[in-house]
Amino acid sequence: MMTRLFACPIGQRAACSTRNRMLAGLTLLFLFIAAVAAACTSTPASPTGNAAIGGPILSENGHFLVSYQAETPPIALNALHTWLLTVQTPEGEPVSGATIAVDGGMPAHRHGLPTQPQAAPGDAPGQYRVEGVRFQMPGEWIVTFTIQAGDLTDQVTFPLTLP
Ligand SMILES: [Cu+2]
Repeated sequence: MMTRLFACPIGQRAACSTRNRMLAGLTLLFLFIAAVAAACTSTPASPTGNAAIGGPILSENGHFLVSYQAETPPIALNALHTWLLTVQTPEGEPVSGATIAVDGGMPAHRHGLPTQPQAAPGDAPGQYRVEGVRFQMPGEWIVTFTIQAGDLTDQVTFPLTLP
């Protein structure tokens, strides 16, 4: 199959081998995209229809295991509400005393969050209250937490779909 695809008839060698190089490049690109897609879909974040909870997922550099739940599910559009964020080490030990910055938005619409949610320590070890969360339209949102604890800083992004 591959041999046939990449075989060039005599007389058309130059144009044909250019085409073959492009085909090989496209094949590599496709494999790369497939690998990235597979890596992304294996993240168990925010199952569709249940955006009020997410995670636990590992932060980008693997320093923290993070999950959230909306304090008053389900998430209603245009309603200011609070998220409870749980931050643990990869081994499951609570991470207390972290400084957490909140960012997010709708990448497809190129806009950010309509509010500036603030994270503060919660009641339990490794738990934080993120107050002032609001989403003003349905669709695909992301919320990113930048977590600094001791000399470790790492970021985690939750995708969520609001109906
Ligand atoms: Cu939008």
